[in-house]
Amino acid sequence: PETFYLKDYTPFGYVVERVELVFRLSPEATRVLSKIRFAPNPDVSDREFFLHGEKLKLISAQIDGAEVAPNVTDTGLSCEVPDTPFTWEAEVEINPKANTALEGLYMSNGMYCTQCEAEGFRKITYYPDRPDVMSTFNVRIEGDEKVMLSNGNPGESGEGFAEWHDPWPKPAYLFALVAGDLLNHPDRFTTRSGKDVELNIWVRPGDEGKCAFGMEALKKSMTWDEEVYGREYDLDVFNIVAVDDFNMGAMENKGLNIFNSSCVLASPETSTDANFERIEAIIAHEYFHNWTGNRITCRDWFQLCLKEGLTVYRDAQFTADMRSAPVKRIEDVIELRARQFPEDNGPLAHPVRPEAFQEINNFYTATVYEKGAEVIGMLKRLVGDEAYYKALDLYFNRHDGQACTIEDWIKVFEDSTGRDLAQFKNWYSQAGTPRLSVDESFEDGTYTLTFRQKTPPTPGQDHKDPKVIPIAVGLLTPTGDEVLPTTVLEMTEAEQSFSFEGFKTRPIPSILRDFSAPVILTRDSSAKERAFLLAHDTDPFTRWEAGRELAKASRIAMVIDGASPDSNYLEALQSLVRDDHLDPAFRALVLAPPTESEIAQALADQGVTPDPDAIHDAAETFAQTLAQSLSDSLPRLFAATLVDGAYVPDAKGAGLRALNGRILGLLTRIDGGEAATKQFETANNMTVQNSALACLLKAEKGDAQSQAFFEQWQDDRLVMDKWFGLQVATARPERAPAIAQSLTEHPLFTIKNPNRFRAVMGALAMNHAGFHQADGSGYRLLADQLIALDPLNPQTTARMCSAFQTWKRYDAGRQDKIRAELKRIKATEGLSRDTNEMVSRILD
Ligand code: B3K
Ligand code: ZN
Repeated sequence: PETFYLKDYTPFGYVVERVELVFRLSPEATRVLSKIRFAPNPDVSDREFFLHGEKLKLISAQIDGAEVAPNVTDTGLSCEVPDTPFTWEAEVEINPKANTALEGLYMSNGMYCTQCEAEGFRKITYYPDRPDVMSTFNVRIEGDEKVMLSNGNPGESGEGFAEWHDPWPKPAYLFALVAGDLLNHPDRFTTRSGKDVELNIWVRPGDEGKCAFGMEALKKSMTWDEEVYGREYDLDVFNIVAVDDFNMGAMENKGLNIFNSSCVLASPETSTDANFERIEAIIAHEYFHNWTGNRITCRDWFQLCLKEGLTVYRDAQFTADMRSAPVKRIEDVIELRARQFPEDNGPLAHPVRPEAFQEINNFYTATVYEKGAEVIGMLKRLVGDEAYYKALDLYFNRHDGQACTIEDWIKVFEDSTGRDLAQFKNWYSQAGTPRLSVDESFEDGTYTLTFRQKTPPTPGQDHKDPKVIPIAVGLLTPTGDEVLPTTVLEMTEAEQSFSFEGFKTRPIPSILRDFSAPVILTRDSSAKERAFLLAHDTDPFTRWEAGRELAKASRIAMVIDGASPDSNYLEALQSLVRDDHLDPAFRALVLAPPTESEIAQALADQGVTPDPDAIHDAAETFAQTLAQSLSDSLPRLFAATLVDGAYVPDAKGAGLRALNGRILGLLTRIDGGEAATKQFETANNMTVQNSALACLLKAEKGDAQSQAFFEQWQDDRLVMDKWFGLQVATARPERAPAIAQSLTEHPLFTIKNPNRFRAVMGALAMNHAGFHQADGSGYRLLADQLIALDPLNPQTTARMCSAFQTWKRYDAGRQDKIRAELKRIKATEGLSRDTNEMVSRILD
């Protein structure tokens, strides 16, 4: 397969001045008529007229009205064209119903919908399908569907047709079309300059009761972007559509966002607090793309983090403002460590701005998104808030309507702050998680911190330069007073010291506050000091982190030396959990144990081969010991987490219910499932129903409740995804592969729906000890399923391959088994480019 390189970028030889499309809808034979005005691009001397096109049946092609016979291949067509502006017209036929890849125009439950990012528009018609080619679009949809939508503002419509005009030039990846039997949840929004905007959430009949929360989230996002970034909406309508079959979360098509129904539909009875928070964040994310992505887009797909890193950063700011900033920060760090760190430390490691790809869909990664957002957070911390917003204003003013690069982005900060950011760019070009170690000394009242940074080699990048690392630190006295409030140290060298003067006693450092850089910090410190920080640190992140470090150290000692759970840590947890003055959400986060995969990585980093079963046993022992040590207070603590009255999906209620779930997990270990059974029976919202069922399943006492849950919810697709996932997630390791296997044979399982597939297979991959069963049954099942899915849906298959990315951590026996499965996948005849690239990189 061909590899594409960042260094090979050249602009397209033609400018697109106007696009007119007509769709004649038919499930198996949709006709797409295109009329495109091209002009030679004066900046390009060597012009080649090549239009992308895949899986298209070309019916006819004309230039300026005269039939032409282009040279057509599997990937597109080329043609002789005039040296002057000309009009290209083509008619193609496509088959939406046969499109199981869910890219291009496809059907989901009888409804037409599209997904074009990154390169799906070429499956709709012949076009220069690259983000730096921008044009206005006029679209006419012909068909007998009740609702027919496209981008931009509505034009004429009538019996059997609807027209749409998008006045804002856009790349083809932002094109969208939806048609079907849909109902809308309408609302309106007035922008701060007084523009009246019609808002709609479009759903299948039956789902209209699940739109209100998403609509509120949309309006909050619109207000927030005006207030914080000064950005207003720019069309007369904003449409959101919920689709059941969707490869990812959602898509920011101009004026017509398309959402995986799991990321927009919400009701208290069917959605958990985590669902509500995620829905609010994704609605915001897609809306924010209107400026960071749509008005200013990417020159090429190597620049993906330009829109994704920035938009993730913006949606995180939004969530922090709407809910709790410390809770959001801790949740994001947990996520980053669970998803991005393993990527950055394994065979799939790539820079935030990759330099080569075979299939761009494989680069919508935690590194591009989440590390991309961390990089922006560091930039903001280095230049300060005021300079950050000033730079953003310059970015919007200077680049509106353009397709940009990371160089443009950095230049905006350089020009507006006068700083030289050359070294900072290493964050975009060099992969791998920096290891930061620190030593301290105290002499004559001067306290000195000496940091060392080192980034391990990653595939194709042996040498790493020092990065600019903003290290936020604070200093505390042994009685818990803050003697140095949070200060950002700017580390630029491989080794660097920072001194603080005028102390009578040796201060206690709180380092990497608010997780000010995406690094792995190692510091030898005593359990006593960590317990002190867990009790007294004034920064919520480092306070939580101290607990996490204690948890990890204790868990590792249990696995390596057969130690008992650390009593200092147990005591610290007991007093925290009983401290009613502390935010329940924070207490829930402190009670959340490190994941087993995280412990496996920590062991591997120390040169110890992780044993998934031993790690699992240690986790169980620890939880059991904690439950027993708290046994007297658990019923009282549990009662204090019960929320009376109607369910409200806000941060306060969610925090209390998160703590409820944690305490119930402990209580179920000692009360035989009594409290969980009662909670299941009386639940008036999905959050507590779900957590009760999870506790009972984990205790293997949930068969009746699982059956009742199934009967109650079998007609609700999204709740059934939970039912499928929970059984695998809570399974004892030795049973997990067999349970997952039997669920793939359940009548409601379908490999064609990505949500359902991920519910089962994603849960298996997340059940660490279950997936890594020594007999290889977990690996085999996943490989079987990936081989079955690949011909239908390469994107989802390829994405799920990352479950194998950590394989080199494990023992030779497991490695052999994983290697064999990866090779079996790779040897599959007709394997997609997507999956082939992933498997090859993982094997390398
Ligand atoms: N931009 C889309 C992701 C498209 C993924 C293509 N494989 C959603 C988002 O990041 O908002
Ligand atoms: Zn995005």
